[in-house]
Amino acid sequence: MFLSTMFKRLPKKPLLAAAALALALSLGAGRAGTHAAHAAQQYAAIEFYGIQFDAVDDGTTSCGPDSWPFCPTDTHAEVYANFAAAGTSGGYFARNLAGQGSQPGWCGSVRDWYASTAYGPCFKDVDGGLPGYPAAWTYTYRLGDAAVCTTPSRGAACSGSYQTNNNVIRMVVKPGDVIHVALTAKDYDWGSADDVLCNINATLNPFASGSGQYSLHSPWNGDGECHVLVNVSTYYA
Ligand SMILES: [Ca+2]
Ligand SMILES: [Ca+2]
Repeated sequence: MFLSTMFKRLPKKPLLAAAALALALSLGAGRAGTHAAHAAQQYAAIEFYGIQFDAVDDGTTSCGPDSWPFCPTDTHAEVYANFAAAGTSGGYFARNLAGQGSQPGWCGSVRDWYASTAYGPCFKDVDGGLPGYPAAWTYTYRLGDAAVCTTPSRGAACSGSYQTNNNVIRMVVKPGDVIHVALTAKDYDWGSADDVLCNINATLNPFASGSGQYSLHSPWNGDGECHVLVNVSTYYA
């Protein structure tokens, strides 16, 4: 009887111990989970939302007998661009729009901003109005709709494929960090050096200014003028 009881009870002790250990692990895991939630990493999302080419001067269109001697300004450009964001805590991420200074011969005249990602390396046709017009009147070329590639640094060779919705840069931040953003858009010219249409360098401070949209202005330089719309927000993950 005694031996029988012992044999019956012996297995129970390890089970109880195992149950106690499981409970301890469960509580420990719970505490670890809570701790992890408190230590959640903070990020900034920097969306290069779009470019407004407020004015483009790509020379004069051919002067026909109807327009002479007033040769209209060609407000139509063949654009490529690059942009990047860098944060105080060390993050740096860059993107290219179209080939940087050259495009493959097969692009031909397919330069639609909204062309499929297969046309990622091809220049993009844009139109800009005349200098001084209100930005609100200007069409916004949305960078999420165009195929852009990831690149190690602005204007360098692509390190990833051209993709749409590739216009949001996310990076780790700490409270008080500032974020430097830069964008350059150029007009390709066949017979002369390419022209800068848009050149943005700005420091954003989402912790002082809060989340929202920044409209960054690149003033008229003789070839172009633009506003670049950048949405910035911070979040925990
Ligand atoms: Ca030009
Ligand atoms: Ca041109």
